[in-house]
Amino acid sequence: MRLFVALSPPPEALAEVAGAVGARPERWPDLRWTGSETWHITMAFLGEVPEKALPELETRLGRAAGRHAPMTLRFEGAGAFPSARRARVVWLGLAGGGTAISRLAASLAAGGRRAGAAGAEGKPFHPHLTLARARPRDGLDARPLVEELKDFGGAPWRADAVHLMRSHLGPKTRYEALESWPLTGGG
Ligand code: 2AM
Repeated sequence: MRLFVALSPPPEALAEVAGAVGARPERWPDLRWTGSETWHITMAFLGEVPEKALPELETRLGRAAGRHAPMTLRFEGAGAFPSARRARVVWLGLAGGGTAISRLAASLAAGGRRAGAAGAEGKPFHPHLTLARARPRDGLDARPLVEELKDFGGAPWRADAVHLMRSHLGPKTRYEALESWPLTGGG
């Protein structure tokens, strides 16, 4: 099964994001816009994981979550991977986590690796919420869109748990939360 670990922003924070996106999907029909019901922050991409690895994976992810404290985050800024000029993914950024969010991500990825989930090694962690993906593989010039979104700043929200998510790929990708663990460390 295809798995990743994510933060789930609260509904109020996602409502602000929806407000910031507004009617842009209609103006940018060449992008595949993500549905607000799928919005999340990927903390660790685990990739294909055999079902038999699940118990150990869950133990290790729970242990990692228990070593980290809750964080106050806010959505801020926007950008695109690999660049706004040839965007394949258009995203909103996250602020407020300092180094704590990267340390949590590294801990979760390490837990995944120890349980045998190869994940996406070597990719630097860049917390973001994916708003849209380009259809063509060579990307799309999204500079005006990124320019419009980059001044967005949302209200602070508390990230106090991580969730193990399963991707059900298809014409309409769906994510299923398999397990959640609170962030109970002292920071
Ligand atoms: P994205 O939001 O930047 O597209 C579920 O697919 C989540 O895992 C998405 O948030 C996606 O990131 C991320 N993801 C998918 N494939 C990935 C990969 N090869 N490396 C890192 N993250 C990936």
